[in-house]
Amino acid sequence: MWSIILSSEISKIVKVTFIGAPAVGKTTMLKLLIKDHIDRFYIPTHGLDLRTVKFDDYYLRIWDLAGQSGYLRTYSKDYLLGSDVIFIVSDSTPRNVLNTRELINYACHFVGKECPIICIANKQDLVKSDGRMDAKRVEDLLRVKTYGLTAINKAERKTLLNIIKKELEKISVRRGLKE
Ligand SMILES: Nc1nc2c(ncn2[C@@H]2O[C@H](COP(=O)(O)OP(=O)(O)OP(=O)(O)O)[C@@H](O)[C@H]2O)c(=O)[nH]1
Ligand SMILES: [Mg+2]
Repeated sequence: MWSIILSSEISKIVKVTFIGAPAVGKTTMLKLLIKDHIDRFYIPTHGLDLRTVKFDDYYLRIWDLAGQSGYLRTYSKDYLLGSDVIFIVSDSTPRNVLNTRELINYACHFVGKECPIICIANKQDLVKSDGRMDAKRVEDLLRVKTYGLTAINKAERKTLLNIIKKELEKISVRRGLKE
C-alpha cells in the first residue's frame, strides 16, 4: 500500500484514531470502513490494529486501539500522538458514558487543540430495547461533538464516512490544502 503513495500525496495521509472501553465497537467500525465481514463475535483487540482506507483523495490511516485497561493505560498515550482526529467510542450505556468522560480528559492531555476529540455513541440499535442513551443525550453529558452510530449495520458505513468527511474538510484547511 505504502509503495504506491506518491510523495505529492503525503499531505493527504490522515491519522484517524479510535479509542474507547472494551467491546464498545471500535473494531466493528474499522471493519465497516474496510468493508470487512461484520460478525457478531467479540474478539478483543490486542495492542492495536492499523489499516489504510482510501477515501476521496485521502488515505485514512485508521488506528484501532485495544480497549482493555492493560493496553489503554500503557500504550495509548504514544498511539494518540500525531492523530488528526480522535474518535472516542461509547456503547451509549450510562455507565460507559461516564467512563468516556474520563477518557476524554485523558486524551486531552496528549493532543493539541488542532486535534478534535469527537464522540461516537455506538449501539444506537439498542436505545429503545436496552436503555442506551441517544446521541443527543450523550452529547449533552459529555459536551463534545457526538454522533450516533450502529456499527453492526453495513448501511451505516456512509454515516461513518460522512462523519469523517466533515473532519477531513477541517484538516484540509489546517494543512493549507483548501481555503
Ligand atoms: N448491538 C450492537 N452490537 C455492536 C455494535 N457494534 C459492535 N457491536 C458488538 O459489540 C461487540 C464488541 O465489538 P468490537 O468492535 O470488537 O469492540 P472493541 O471496541 O473493538 O473492543 P476491544 O478490542 O476489546 O477494545 C461485538 O460483539 C460486536 O458485534 C452495534 O452498533 N450494535
Ligand atoms: Mg477491538
